[in-house]
Amino acid sequence: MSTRFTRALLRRPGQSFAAGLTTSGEGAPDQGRALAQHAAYAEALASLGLSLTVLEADEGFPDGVFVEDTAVVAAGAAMITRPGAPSRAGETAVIAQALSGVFPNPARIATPGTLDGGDVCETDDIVLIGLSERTNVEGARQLAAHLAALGRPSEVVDALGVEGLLHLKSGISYLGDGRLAVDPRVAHLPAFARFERVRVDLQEAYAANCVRVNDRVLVAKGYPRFAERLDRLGYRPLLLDVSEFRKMDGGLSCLSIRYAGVG
Ligand code: CIR
Repeated sequence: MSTRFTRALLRRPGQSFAAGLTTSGEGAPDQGRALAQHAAYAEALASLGLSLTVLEADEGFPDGVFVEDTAVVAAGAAMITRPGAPSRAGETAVIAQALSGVFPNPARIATPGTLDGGDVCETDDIVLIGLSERTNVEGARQLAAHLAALGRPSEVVDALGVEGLLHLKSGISYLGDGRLAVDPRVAHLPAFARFERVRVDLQEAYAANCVRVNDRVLVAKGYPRFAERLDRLGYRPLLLDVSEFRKMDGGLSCLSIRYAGVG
């Protein structure tokens, strides 16, 4: 039984969005379109019953829209990360503040650990923590210790060698029901053997980053085979155009922190 989310935290893309980090080679994002896609994403979450906090952009942090990397909410507790890209280090302060109503005393990744929330995939029985160019062994160890103290098992997954994979969750998503959507390039990793794997075609690999939210799965628009596959499995995919975020190496999951909370 997956967590039912009641809240989400988002941050709007700013004018400086195009100055963020990217390796995609897909050209600069269009600011107007990014704002419209972000608004549609927020609307989709609201339509699923989540109450939203949408922060304004800070032009000093072009990647600030990718809030998922700044905090991990799992096992009913929050941990503020230490993002692996130096340009993103300062993004966490406003996020900790925004979460403080529900999580007044979050844990924090401490130096020399680094960890991006995009490397953390919570499933029903275990939390998968990816090692990547952003998340180091020490960051993963600190998160694992925090989760263990909460009684939540975790497993570290080495995703470092996988070409073109920024974060663990760029290549996998937990669908609930013991199922994992997987980019075929990582499907073989032993940590995933316990799950029923729903393979995404290589040409549609970007869609492996999708988000189960309560009774629906948010899926990037433009990847019809994967959407059909989810439909056949009974997931009722909700398609969202995130083309401008893809240009900046971001996926659907990075645009929000989903959690359950009171108040
Ligand atoms: C970055 O390189 O940090 C951003 N341009 C993209 C971050 C995407 N975040 C994610 O997949 N969780």
